[in-house]
Amino acid sequence: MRRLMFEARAQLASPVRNPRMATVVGRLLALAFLICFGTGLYSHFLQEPLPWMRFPTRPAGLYQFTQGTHILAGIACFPLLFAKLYVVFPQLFQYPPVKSFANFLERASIALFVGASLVEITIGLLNTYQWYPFPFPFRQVHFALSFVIIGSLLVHIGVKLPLIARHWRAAPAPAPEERHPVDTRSVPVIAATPTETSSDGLPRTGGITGRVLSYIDATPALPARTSRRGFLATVALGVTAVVGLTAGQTVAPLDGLNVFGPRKKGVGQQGVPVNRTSAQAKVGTAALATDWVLTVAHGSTERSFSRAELAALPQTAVDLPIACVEGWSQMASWRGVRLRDLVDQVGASPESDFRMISLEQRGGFKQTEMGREYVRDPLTLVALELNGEILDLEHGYPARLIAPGRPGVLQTKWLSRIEAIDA
Ligand SMILES: Nc1nc2c(c(=O)[nH]1)N[C@H]1C(S)=C(S)[C@@H](COP(=O)(O)O)O[C@H]1N2
Ligand SMILES: [Mo]
Repeated sequence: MRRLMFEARAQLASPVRNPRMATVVGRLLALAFLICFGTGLYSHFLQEPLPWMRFPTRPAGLYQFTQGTHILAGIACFPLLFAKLYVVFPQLFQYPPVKSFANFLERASIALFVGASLVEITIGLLNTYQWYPFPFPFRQVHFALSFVIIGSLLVHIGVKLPLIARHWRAAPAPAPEERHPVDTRSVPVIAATPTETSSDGLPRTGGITGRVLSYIDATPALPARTSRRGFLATVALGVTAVVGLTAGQTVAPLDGLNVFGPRKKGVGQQGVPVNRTSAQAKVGTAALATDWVLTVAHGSTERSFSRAELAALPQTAVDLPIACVEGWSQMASWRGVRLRDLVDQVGASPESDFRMISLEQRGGFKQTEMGREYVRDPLTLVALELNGEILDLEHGYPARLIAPGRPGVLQTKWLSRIEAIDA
């Protein structure tokens, strides 16, 4: 068995399969995962804030940036993870399978990390296409797995720290014990030298130690270096391709290169993509009813506004993006009533947080909550117009919310009622 495994590793030996390459690709992968984790937590808490949490409302495109980065870093993980798996693949054929407790921890954490990462980036990618062919809820599982990934990653880095430290910088000639177990192609040339000499120049102990003078490469050095460069170039090309050909769904100047992005800028009613249609939300009839009113409530004080009454109030124009959690975003011009002016009409205090209730009867976003920092922001509108026209039914007619720095899921369409929480 030992022999078989050794031969498998010898067969798989390649100049790119060494600890230095594992470190180079590994730290890029770790960086991508940390970016995903940080931006993911930010998105999570925007949607499910802890009671004491307050968020910056500026820059207005903050969420567009953090979530765009989340999706692009996640997409970059595909080529990076495959590259890393390719580099360390021969390690699968270690014999005995577990050498020590530390080795067991290491291997278990890697198994967990690889499994969780593959599921995480796959369901994340499917979510950007709004395709859910799996029998569990996306958000909860994506969130929970991120902790499994970061945890197992920390264990992995902890166990490998000495190796990572040694290979952080490229070394011209690694010491023999640092060489990859399957990298059998270089043979050290050992010089015999006396360990100690006495004043008369003769060896005192008579012992000798081996000093590595150089390495003889069984394969010429140049092709090895070329294939390492080729490998890195392939990985870089892979990352550039998947990221570059998707980024246009959120980075406007790259719009023309948007091949893989599920959403295209400017495609949709009034030049803005639509995420949930009025038919999906089953709001068509209620939204077009002539007796529609928007009710604003603070405690027992309530006021209802018809669309004409809202349109008669002072109007504000703002440019704000819709920035979807799925990674697409689109800048747009909105016009409507400042939310703070509306809630002030029912005696809201600057400390009041509000609940936004849609005409929608079912669906995860039929109602959302908005912290006071967004309620008071002068850019936050109950929008009646989009890009110079009356808001399309698909974009939330008769009235929808638009606020700076928030995820698209919280930009409630087809508003019906706005009420103070705990008033
Ligand atoms: N009532 C309601 N509002 C909603 C949604 C919804 O499902 N129901 N989807 C949200 C999501 S996920 C996004 S990204 C934005 C998209 O707005 P748009 O369709 O006008 O571009 O609307 C948000 N508002
Ligand atoms: Mo969204």
